[in-house]
Amino acid sequence: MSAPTSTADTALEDWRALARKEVKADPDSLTWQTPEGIAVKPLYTEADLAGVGHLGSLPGQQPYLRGPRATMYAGRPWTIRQYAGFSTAEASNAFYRKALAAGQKGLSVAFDLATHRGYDSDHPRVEGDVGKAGVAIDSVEDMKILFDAIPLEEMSVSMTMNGAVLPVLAFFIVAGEEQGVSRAKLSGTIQNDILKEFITRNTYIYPPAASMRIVADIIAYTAKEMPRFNSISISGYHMQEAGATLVQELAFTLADGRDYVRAALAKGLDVDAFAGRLSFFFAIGMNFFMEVAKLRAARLLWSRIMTEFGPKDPQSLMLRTHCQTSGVSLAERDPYNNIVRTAYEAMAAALGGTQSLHTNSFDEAIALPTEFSARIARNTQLILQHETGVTKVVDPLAGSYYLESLTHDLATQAWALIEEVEAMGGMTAAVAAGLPKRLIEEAATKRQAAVDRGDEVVVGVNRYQLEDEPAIDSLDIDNHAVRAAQIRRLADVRRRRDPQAVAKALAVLTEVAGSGTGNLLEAAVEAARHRATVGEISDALRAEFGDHSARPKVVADIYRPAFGEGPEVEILAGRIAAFTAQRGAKPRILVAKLGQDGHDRGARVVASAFTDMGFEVVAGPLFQTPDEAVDLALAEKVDVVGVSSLAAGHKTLLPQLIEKLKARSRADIAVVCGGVIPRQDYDFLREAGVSAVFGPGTPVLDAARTVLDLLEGRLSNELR
Ligand code: MLC
Ligand code: 5AD
Repeated sequence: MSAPTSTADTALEDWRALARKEVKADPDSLTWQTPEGIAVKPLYTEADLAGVGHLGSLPGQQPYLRGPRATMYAGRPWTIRQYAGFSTAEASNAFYRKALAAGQKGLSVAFDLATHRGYDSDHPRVEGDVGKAGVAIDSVEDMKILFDAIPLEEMSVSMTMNGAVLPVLAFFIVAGEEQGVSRAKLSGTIQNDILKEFITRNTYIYPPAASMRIVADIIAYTAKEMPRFNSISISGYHMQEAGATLVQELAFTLADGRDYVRAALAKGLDVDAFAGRLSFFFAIGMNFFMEVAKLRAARLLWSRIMTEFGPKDPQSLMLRTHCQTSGVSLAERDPYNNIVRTAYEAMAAALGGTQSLHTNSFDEAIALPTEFSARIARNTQLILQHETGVTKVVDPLAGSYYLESLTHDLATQAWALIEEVEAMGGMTAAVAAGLPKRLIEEAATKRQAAVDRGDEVVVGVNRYQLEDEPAIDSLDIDNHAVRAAQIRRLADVRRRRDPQAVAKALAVLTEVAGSGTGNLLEAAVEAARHRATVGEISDALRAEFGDHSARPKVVADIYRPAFGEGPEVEILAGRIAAFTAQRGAKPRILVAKLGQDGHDRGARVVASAFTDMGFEVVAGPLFQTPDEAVDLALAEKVDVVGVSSLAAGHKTLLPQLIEKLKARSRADIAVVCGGVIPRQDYDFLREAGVSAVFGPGTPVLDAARTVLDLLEGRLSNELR
């Protein structure tokens, strides 16, 4: 090592000596390798700022690292915008009004999965989904009820919609019109981010090229007609939820943004006509300082990307973002811990300078929020804004050696990944090549192994567990009732409208889709005015664009190497090998996703880990009906069907699956399920014939062991 050259260096050497004495090891052994591959040292000093180029910047000025506004929360706090929606439009409207009276500032609509995927509530494919994970919206009539007595010229409304984005945005525009608010006055955001749907969230409908046209048409329409409306919410949230590292989340999100800009420019738009209304959306997980750094790095890199397009309006360089605290960081076990987790995450979002925030409810891993859990989640933000003083100073962590150094490291690593994507021809090409999906699945599987091993501590889950846990109250939606109500209203809408006008508007829509000229949103608005439904509008586009379908590949050799050697793995793998030898074939499992539930992190990780342990895994496609899953199970001759359910369809879809197996005399095929399943439902599922239920947080090895136990029981019966 070279000789110390300054007093600072000498002092640092002294610190190293002290540190060595304290820990009886080299202080470098305290360095933490984050999942991003960033080395976090135990001490940061001024010396760490040497290579950091961004230090002198100010908020409200390029490159906006310290915030898009000069005064940030000192001038106006972030928007408390809780994502919510369930059951019918009436029920959700009542929920919104109460939330607004209790201090919420902006609205954010969660739609049910039937709506997301462009099906009317009476469609046979969506029997288990109507009103479950969000509110059911079939037509303008539902949208009007959703915003009844909520003045749309004052309230900004975010709508999380990507697949059926055209009918839903069209319904919103027409609901505004009929409330007396012209579209020019509507404020809010439409998610409209299809690339990340292909990567992780999976509520796509049409193939990629057609989907990108839809995005661009919406940007073009809103740029011209809706100056207060954010045309897109470019989202990394779902990538982190799916297991992405923060570098992946950052890089892929900004790279998505770059592709959207290109798609809009290709429509002939001027960059300044739309860039100021692009918005972003990130997740905030438990890696506190890294999350603060991520938001700062995001603003830095976006201004760099946008500079390439030569905008004249500084607004075009600004990254404005919504954030949501992390769902995957929350646990079903000891659920009140989730309140604490969410509060820390919310603080990180605030210190990172978000414009708008959703804080999750503590019952997240079990069901949709109840009024009680939603109140605590909202109050978490109100307390932060009113009691902690965090809003008084702009970017208060600026100048911290650690944070500035992290901001720089994250930006550098994310930029390298952005360049890698660029070298592939941009994000649309990278998505088609499967790069982001594969990298994210690998990261997710590694993280699962770390949690299963206990290397990554989750309090109450893999350490400090409670012996007995009382079940907490959770929201249960009677989707048979919601569906019946929606079907009645649909019939009513169809009876009152002018069928010829509807047919004509839908034909125009199909034509605009086919010809490649004209604006799809404009045509959808016309159809919406005539009371065409979400399913009809989506079908009019399907007629031209077709449906997108994807059959997932399983990533192998990630879980087991990440888990490492150990008796737990060896014993289980040995048992599976013995089973295989005795029967002459590997145990075969179909990992199935039923209904419109596209959340597949769990299914993907299970498929990958089970493969590594010695199972033959058939990864079922998304969106199967119980009938289709049974067909696949029989064709693939599986021993067991494992259903992953995250969108509350389990009480409808699992009993159907089991009945269909029985009907085909294959009750010998065991059915197990896992995912977001409240304990209150375990008995119901067992009575319906489910052999084992794996609640949230079940270590994958435990699940594998149970499945094997089941099969061994069957195998020895057969041999007797
Ligand atoms: C802000 N303003 C200020 C100011 N700060 N004015 C003066 N001084 C200050 N310090 C102004 C802004 O310019 C703006 O006006 C207005 O106040 C509102 O501020 P904002 O910062 O734009 O906030 P907001 O309206 O809340 O918009 C935030 C956003 C937007 C840009 C990020 O896109 C948004 O709300 N996104 C939410 C997305 C969301 O909720 N998604 C949920 C996903 S859930 P003006 O006139 O300039 O507009 C999900 C889960 C799932 O996806 O998978 O299902
Ligand atoms: N209401 C409230 N929050 C919801 N989330 C999803 N659907 C709803 C809903 N209907 C939240 C959860 C989930 C994330 C994707 O969004 O926190 O993890």
